[in-house]
Amino acid sequence: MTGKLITLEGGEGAGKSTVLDTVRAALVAHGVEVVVTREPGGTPAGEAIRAVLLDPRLRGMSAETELLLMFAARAQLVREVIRPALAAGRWVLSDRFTDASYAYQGGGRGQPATRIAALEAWAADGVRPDLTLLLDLPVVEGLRRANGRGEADRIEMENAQFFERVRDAYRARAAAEPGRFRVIDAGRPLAEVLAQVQGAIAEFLARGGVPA
Ligand code: Z5A
Repeated sequence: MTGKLITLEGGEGAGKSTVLDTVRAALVAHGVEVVVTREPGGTPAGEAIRAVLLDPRLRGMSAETELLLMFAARAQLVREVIRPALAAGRWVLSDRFTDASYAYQGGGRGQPATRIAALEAWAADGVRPDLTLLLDLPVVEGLRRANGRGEADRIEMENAQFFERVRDAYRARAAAEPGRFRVIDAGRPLAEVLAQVQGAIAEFLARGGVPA
C-alpha cells in the first residue's frame, strides 16, 4: 500500500500555516492517516539546518550554499519521514517541498533549473507530490500580512522584486503541471480560501488521490 504526498506552497504570508489544519481535517474525515511535516525541517537534522538557513546574522550566505542546504534538509526528510510514511500507506502533508526550491532558489536567486533538477533527482530520489496547493496572492498583500510577525528571518529580509520572481516561478510551475497543481486565490477572505482548499481536497479524493 502506498500513501500520497500533498504539498502546500506559496509566497511570503500566503496562508499555508493557516490552511494546514483544514487540509489535515478533510483528509482525516475521509479516513486517511496523515503525517504532517514542513520544509526546511521536519527532522532533527533538518530543523538544525533550518535554523542556519533562516538565521538573519548569516546574510552573506551564497545562493549555492542556500540551495545545497535546502536539499540537504530534504534528503533527510525524504529518508527519515516521507518514504517510510508513504510505504506504510500513510499520507504526508508537507508545508513546502521541492517546488519551493525552484521558486526561491531558481526564480528568486537565479540558480539554473537544470542544477535544481539534478539535486532533486539525487536528494528527493523520485519522491514527487501527488497534489500541490499553490496559495497565490499579490506580493504586496503577502508582505503586509507577514510584516506583523516580529523580526524577519534571513529570507524574509529580501526585497519585493525577489518575491515577485518567486511568485512568477511558482505560477509558471503551476501552469506547466495543471494536473498536479491547484491554484488557490489566497487574496480572498479566509472563509473563501478555506472553501477553495476543501474543494480541491474533495476533488482529489474523488479521483482516488491521483493527479488529474
Ligand atoms: N524556502 C526556500 O527558499 N526554499 C525551499 O526549498 C524551501 C523553503 C522548502 C521558510 O519557509 C522559508 O524557507 C521561506 C521559504 C524558504 N522563506 N520565506 N519567505 P516557511 O514556510 O516556514 O515560512 P514562510 O514562507 O515565511 O511562511 P509564512 O510567511 O509563515 O507564510 P504562511 O504560512 O503561508 O502564512 P500564515 O502564517 O498562514 O499567514 C500569514 C498571516 O496572514 C497570518 O497572520 C494569518 O492569520 C493571515 N492570513 C492568512 N490567510 C488570510 C486571509 N485569507 N485573509 C487575511 N489574512 C490571512
